[in-house]
Amino acid sequence: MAGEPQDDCLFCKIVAGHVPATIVRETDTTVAFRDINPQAPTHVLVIPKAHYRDAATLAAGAPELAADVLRETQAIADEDKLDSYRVVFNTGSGAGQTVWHAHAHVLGGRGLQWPPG
Ligand code: IU
Repeated sequence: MAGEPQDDCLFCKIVAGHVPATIVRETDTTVAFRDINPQAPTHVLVIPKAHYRDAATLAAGAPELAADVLRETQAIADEDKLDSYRVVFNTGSGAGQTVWHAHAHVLGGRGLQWPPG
């Protein structure tokens, strides 16, 4: 069910502390940790602690929580002193989503091309 922890979800396991991650920020509702396969000098994932399978489900089911995630992306940019950065929610396999727990990628610290691949 949306919002409930899922036994087979890697990011739920990170939230529970059962899988290690380099956590850089945590709030009552969110966790931010370094991506294990960084694509930029700053590559942090911000996730809601509650389980939503993707950004669309999160936005529809818990808009306040979606706002918490967005606020935290800004906090990461501030902490890493990024003037320019990109926030990405890959949504759906065709867009490259591989982990089915909503997450924002915060990418910065190098020039970023547009359009993305
Ligand atoms: P995606 O948008 O679903 O493709 O992003 C998933 C990200 O999760 C991807 O960048 C992975 O490198 C990252 N990740 C991670 O940080 N830790 C893990 O244990 C696993 C994936 I599996």
